[in-house]
Amino acid sequence: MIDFKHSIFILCLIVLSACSTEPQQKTKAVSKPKAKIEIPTFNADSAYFYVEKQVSFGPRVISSKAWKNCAIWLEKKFLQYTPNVIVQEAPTTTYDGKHHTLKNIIASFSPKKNNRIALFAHWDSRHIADHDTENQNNPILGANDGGSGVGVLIELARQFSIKNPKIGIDIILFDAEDYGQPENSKYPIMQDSWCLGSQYWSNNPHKANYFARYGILLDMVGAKDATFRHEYFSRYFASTILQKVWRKASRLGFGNYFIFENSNQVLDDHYYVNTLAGIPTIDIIEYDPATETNFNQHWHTHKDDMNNIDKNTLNAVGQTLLEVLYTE
Ligand code: AHN
Ligand code: ZN
Repeated sequence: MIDFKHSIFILCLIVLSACSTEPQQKTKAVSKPKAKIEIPTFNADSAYFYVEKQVSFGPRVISSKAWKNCAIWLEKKFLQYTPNVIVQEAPTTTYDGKHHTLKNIIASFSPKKNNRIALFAHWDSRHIADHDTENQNNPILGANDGGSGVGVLIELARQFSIKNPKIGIDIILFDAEDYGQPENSKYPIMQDSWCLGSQYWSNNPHKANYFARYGILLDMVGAKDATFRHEYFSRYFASTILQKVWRKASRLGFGNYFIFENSNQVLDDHYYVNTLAGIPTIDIIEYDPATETNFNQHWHTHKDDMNNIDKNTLNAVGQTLLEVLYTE
């Protein structure tokens, strides 16, 4: 005989057993549509080699022989990975009154997709070493300042050619970022003397009605133990992108590089992309709390050569970007 107490007990058992199977069903149901996305592995040796190659041309100062040869190499390099390469040329005048034709070098992946992300770096190097104690009037190699961001982006281009991300991507290498007027300049003060290539592109994108959901600028992303913070303009214009990138980096174990702390404004290419082109864009740029400028210790000196480049830093930035881009 099953009395009332027993029947309650049995009822509880049935309910409990039903409950215990439920979470399994739930996790199955939730995990099914989330097919695991394979994120490619960034090759830091390859990125390092691309930095070395740029530096081997010498200082990439606008109109110089090294600059011309490097532009040819960059265009050819991108053409290995996509047929959609544009070299955007435009007349420009620098603070010293010289006239030049700048070249922005642009590689597009899946150019017909409307869901796009833009990646930026500058490919020129500074014409003077105004923060050095010697040979201040000579141009610098800019392995970190210029070369590192470009090296990472070329490696990403190689990755995109192997496995196409779901979204469209444009890699845009700006010219004449670093021809800014130095503090001790004998010339009359010129407004907006830095970032000439990005100013031009932001006012004249390479395609009519160009649109990107957001942008990521890389600047000085190659030095040993570099740290990156939440730079003011990035925070002001694109705080959700900052959070997205810094969180991905932390989850990958790169929390030593990507620090959740605010830092002061840097007038860099992203400022013009944000204010002129209206694309919310962050700047991943080294912040060194130990220097007076808060830039890399070899910033705008002749020591910004290959000794200033560390593969681990290139890897932290490159792998983080792959994670961001392949989960979009
Ligand atoms: C200024 O010093 C005004 N801007 C820093 C941007 C920069 C120079 N990035 C690399 N070189
Ligand atoms: Zn610079």
